[in-house]
Amino acid sequence: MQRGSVMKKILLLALAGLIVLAAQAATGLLAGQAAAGTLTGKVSFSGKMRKARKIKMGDDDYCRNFYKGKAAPRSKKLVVSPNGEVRWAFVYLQAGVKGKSKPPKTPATITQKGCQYATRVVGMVAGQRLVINNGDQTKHNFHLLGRNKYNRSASPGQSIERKVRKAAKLKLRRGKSRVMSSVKCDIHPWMKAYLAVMPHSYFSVTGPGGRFEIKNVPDGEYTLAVWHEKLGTMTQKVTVSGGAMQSVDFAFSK
Ligand SMILES: [Cu+2]
Repeated sequence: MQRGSVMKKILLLALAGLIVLAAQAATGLLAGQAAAGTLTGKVSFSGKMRKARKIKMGDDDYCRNFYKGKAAPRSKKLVVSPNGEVRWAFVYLQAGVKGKSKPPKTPATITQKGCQYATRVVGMVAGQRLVINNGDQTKHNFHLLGRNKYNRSASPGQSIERKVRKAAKLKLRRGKSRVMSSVKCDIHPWMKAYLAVMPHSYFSVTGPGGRFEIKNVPDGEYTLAVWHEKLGTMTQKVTVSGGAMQSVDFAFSK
């Protein structure tokens, strides 16, 4: 090979490198960093809805008095807005995630307030700390079932902290999700919540508007799943590419 053509080759390679760098700069990415996108969308329900059942607070005076002069507490089993937006649905990447996520330094929180679990559905990363707040002036206990079995009583106003280590199995069984563990209070049998201990951080719980958002999803092909205690499981294939935002909706009906 002649000297001139070698120089030409080196120049061409350098030029190609510059083009790649420029493209990465345009997408705001540094060399070696994969593109990451956002999955967003809505969970909805259409069909006949019965008004949520009133919860009877048993013979605990504190629990009963808590609602004096307030609206009666109602079941959170199926919370749907007049526009059909589903609250307390858990949306997560069920398949396709490579590796595990480092647990966040800040703890996940579950609060007992008004003799109910204030948050019906909570997601956390395996290895993350979980803080359980008893926000009431009565005794509760925190009873977690499933792989991370735990049962402890919480005196009035007490906070308990604990590391939760074992991730849930994300594989579906007969099309149904088993991502959730039940949370109870054995003193007040109507108190119920659900906890998902995830191997990764790609999950979201829908708010009153039925919306979810999962950020920083690396480029790739995934199965996105929704779990709802009453409505069941649905899945959709999604492809994240070039760090773009993608909208995915789940529509349950009866
Ligand atoms: Cu309780």
